[in-house]
Amino acid sequence: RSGDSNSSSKHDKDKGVNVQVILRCRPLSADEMRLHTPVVISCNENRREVCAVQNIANKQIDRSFLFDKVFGPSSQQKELFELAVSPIVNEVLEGYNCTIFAYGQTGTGKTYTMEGGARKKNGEFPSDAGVIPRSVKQIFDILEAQNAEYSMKVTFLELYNEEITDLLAPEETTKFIDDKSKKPIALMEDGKGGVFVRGLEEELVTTANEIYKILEKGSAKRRTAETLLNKQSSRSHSIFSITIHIKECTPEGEEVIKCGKLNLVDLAGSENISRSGAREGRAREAGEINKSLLTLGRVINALVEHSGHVPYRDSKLTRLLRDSLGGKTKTCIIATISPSIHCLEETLSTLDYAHRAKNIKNKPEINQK
Ligand code: ADP
Ligand code: ZZD
Repeated sequence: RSGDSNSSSKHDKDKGVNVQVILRCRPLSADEMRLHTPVVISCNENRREVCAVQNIANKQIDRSFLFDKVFGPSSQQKELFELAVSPIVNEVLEGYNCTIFAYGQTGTGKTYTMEGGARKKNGEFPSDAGVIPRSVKQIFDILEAQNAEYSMKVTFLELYNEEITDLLAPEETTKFIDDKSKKPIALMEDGKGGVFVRGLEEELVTTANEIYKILEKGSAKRRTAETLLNKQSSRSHSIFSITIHIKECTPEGEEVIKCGKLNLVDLAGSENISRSGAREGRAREAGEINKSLLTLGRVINALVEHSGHVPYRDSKLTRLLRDSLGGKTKTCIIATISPSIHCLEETLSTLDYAHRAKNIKNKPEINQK
């Protein structure tokens, strides 16, 4: 290869592409403003830098972190989508698998970022809509503009305490929680190094509105299950996935099918996971250890330290998202933080975690038949 300048980009790609890490800081809430809560975070979007001010033994210590993109407290949903997510959606339509994770302490804006404000009664698109509804809209806008021949299916699941709930399964199959006739959901190896969820409902969709209705149904089901089973929503993960098959003709008149998949993941609150791994003491006694979140951290560590064994198999989340962590999927992590002094310890933990994840390399490949 040496001497061939054209091969350099291919060569770079062989080494992999890094997971993109985006940092978003929410504004102070009205209550925090009223209480004059001190702000300890400053964001420099142009320099893609976040600074945290820490007071240790009366000495002011600043810590700064660089990310692929930084969105400060006044960033709008539209802006984050256009700058960070829209290019990823385009790649899905080119046939890549892509995953977007939201990671952060409870109350920092994971759900705001991924889902955003509720759907309007008048059918208007909400200006505070998050990544999920905006991605759906862009996918259909592009496919319709291209007059493309395509098929699309979606899945929506929740992972709580290592149990998968199908948020799209018809109501009667989950009404009686202990009913033995309930459709069993199981994670199965596909024999090619991947996994699939057996028994998971896949809905074929043809319009954006259909997906919005499905999201509505799934959200309602998630809330019912939460109340019924006394779940704490901050401890559950949700994964919404869209798979698109697009028929295309090459300039030579050959027909090809491109297949892209977009996984949108709202992770459980990161507050029960310390920088070293499990939080000891109170949280552990209360059974608050989130096996999937813990394993995610360990997988990230193993990948960035190249320490040989990567413990994907130790949790359902990492089994499900294995290809997004060191595999063929393009991955983006949106880490969310609060600017408040009261969150500083967790914020530093999130900044460290997210910064470390920048070192994960994936080897994205287009799926084409
Ligand atoms: P999480 O999902 O991480 O627990 P939420 O998404 O529920 O956090 O956000 C907590 C609160 O902060 C919500 O009331 C939400 O509307 C608000 N919020 C979060 N991020 C932002 C933001 N970037 N701009 C404005 N409000 C935000
Ligand atoms: N965060 C809002 C849901 C809430 O908690 O009510 S916004 C978007 C992604 C995943 C699930 C739900 C949604 C959401 C929605 C609102 C109302 C009813 C169902 C779903 C939404 C927002 C805009 C367009 C489509 C869906």
